[in-house]
Amino acid sequence: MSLLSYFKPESRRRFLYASGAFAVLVLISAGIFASNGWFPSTDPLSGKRFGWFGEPLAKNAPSSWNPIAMPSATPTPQLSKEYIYAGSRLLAVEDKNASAAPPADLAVWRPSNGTWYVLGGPGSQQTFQAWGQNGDTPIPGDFDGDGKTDFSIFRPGTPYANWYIIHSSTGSQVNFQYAISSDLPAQADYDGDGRTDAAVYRPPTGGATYGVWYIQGTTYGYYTYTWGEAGDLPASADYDGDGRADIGVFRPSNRTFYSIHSSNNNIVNYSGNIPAGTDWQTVSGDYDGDGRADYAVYNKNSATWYVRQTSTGIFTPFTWGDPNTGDLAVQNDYDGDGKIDYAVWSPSGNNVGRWHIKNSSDGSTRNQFWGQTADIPVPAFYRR
Ligand SMILES: [Ca+2]
Ligand SMILES: [Ca+2]
Ligand SMILES: [Ca+2]
Ligand SMILES: [Ca+2]
Repeated sequence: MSLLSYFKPESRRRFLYASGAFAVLVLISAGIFASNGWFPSTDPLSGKRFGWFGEPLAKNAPSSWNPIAMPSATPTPQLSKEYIYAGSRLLAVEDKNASAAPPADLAVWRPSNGTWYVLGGPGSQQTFQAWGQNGDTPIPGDFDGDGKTDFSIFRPGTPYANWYIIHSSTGSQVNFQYAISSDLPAQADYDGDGRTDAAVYRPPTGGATYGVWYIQGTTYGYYTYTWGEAGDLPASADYDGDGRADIGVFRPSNRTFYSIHSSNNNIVNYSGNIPAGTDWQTVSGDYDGDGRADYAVYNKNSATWYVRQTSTGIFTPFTWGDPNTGDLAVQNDYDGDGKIDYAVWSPSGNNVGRWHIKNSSDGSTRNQFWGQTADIPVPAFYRR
């Protein structure tokens, strides 16, 4: 005996009409959603994912079948340390419960002999390490997650580039092939497990409009993400402060930052107050110490920094460095107060090899010579 037979004939008819009308409404709604691309979907070509109403999702985003709720972020693992990034580089690691982060090490990598020279200081002894050769790109990162930056280089090659890393925890030498020579290294901890992930940004190739990110997450595994245009500079950093680096780029053509917040997949862009120019260096990092990276670029031709602190919300110009000697930005936390310090390194002129640092803790200036012409500054938290 079916449920309907319990109803009187008239009630049964009304029930059937109402059910039919509802079914038609659902079908029409589904048609509207489908034709507008409002259903969650994955583009079969680019692999790009979209949530409800066509909202782009990060590749690693959980699927969201509740149109009301925002896509919930993957729970951030509880870390025993706090990791601080500028651009795609690990800047510092704060031990949990420690009163302050030890200062970052002044360091250079010398292409002519492939040697790393770490100055040392409080909590870190002077260290020299031969690792790499001329033509390599140094890519400092904490690949084994012990809180110390590993000596690591990216070597162009055919058909694939090579990554060479010495894990500081064991001293073991690691080599793997990943990406191609023309890719821009963008190593950072995208999945927030405390270990730097091998990653690159590939500018658009073969007439494509968009670039592609290739990320080998130590926890999330391998994934790609279509994001960025020709001329964009990678600027990954943890902008939303959830412990995971957010994919980001700076676009020199319109002086705008574009990024995807890993906590909620929100896509944001910021611009303003930044004049046209060339030779930009992305220098995002946490300048105001609120735990969220601040969008920032530096122009060596004017020695001007444009930092959008999360506390002010606008790009504020600040001159630090000598434009005549083409000083390079080497922002980092040198005084260990948890805030990025404005800092430059001089590659030429009378002051070649000079580190010129403005300590954020008290505004004082530190000048120190370390390195020589043709060196590449690689300040980081080596902590040897
Ligand atoms: Ca990782
Ligand atoms: Ca993040
Ligand atoms: Ca900040
Ligand atoms: Ca500082």
